[in-house]
Amino acid sequence: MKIKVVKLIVVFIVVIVSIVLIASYFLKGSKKSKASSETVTFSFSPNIINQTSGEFTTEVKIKPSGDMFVRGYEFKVKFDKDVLELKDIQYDPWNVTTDVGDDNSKISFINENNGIIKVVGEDRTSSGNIVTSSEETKTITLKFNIKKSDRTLVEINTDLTNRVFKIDPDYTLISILSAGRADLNINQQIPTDTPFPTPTYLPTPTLIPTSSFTPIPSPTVTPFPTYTEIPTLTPTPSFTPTPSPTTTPSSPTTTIPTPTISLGCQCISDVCLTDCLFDYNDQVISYIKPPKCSLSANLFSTPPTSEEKQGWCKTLRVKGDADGNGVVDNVDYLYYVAVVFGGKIPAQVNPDFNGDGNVGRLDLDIYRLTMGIQ
Ligand SMILES: [Ca+2]
Ligand SMILES: [Ca+2]
Repeated sequence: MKIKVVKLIVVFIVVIVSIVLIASYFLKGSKKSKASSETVTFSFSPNIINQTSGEFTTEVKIKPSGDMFVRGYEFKVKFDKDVLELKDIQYDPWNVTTDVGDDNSKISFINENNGIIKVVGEDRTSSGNIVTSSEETKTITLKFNIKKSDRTLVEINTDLTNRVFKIDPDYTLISILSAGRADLNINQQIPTDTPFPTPTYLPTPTLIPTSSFTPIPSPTVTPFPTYTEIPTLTPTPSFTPTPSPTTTPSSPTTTIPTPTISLGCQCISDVCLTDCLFDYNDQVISYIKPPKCSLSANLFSTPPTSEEKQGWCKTLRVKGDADGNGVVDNVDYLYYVAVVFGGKIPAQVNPDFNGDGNVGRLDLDIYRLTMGIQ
């Protein structure tokens, strides 16, 4: 009982810290977070192409405001699929994050559907890859074929999911946001002055909850976790974020909500009972009904007890509420990211939103749908 109280206090502190970080973001009116004023600049190299046919290659490079060890990165590249055809994606010397980032197996889909490349790459060492502020570092190389001689842009917009993940000496992951958009100008297409719509994506506090990580003994290289999630790629329907300003920030005075608990709901044989009251987004995404409560003990800082597994079977959790506090917010996303990047999470937390027993891309889809992120 005493241990449980201590754990609840830790979770309470994590949530409060996250709320304060989010609040400070809005109060300051800045994209820079309290925990880190660092940013990363994305750029294309070359960033000008003057040819009306044939193929060309360009590299996407990053340059942070300060030297750092980078464990991974994610960003989206958009191009006009009527003018250009994507031919090749190379993450060398990085690695694509399996089943999350787009690689050459997704090229046909990208060219035929939306012209959006979701880039998610990683360094598979425990220490990360050193990236300095004095020079640009390559992330990926893209090859395109020019289908039409029109002027056009290949672009990385100001979406707040464009970022790198810095890893600190204590193995804490910190999200470093993009400093701004980047363009590759094809045949003198002039970027318009029209600002990109403000994405509905809430700013991510840069601090991964410290309590969620168990430091990895150095210098042992820890292999990156392999996804066992079903590798079916759900297409991202649209690149253009929905114009805000409907998003309202959390008030700094917000108190921790009391989750609605389904009385009598239990986890039996690693499956929630059928009479548990769950909130599904099932018009768009199919869920296992009832969901499993069977995540691997390796994901947690301490193996979940049967009582903690009972706690996973609560209302709302299947819509993206990883910590079960009744609200879906950035803290839940941080727990998802922590699992994806090999960190440990508290035993009360369950980011398996679709209830298939694994944590992966399908769970992220549910979170993004709940948050209204396209
Ligand atoms: Ca939550
Ligand atoms: Ca899952």
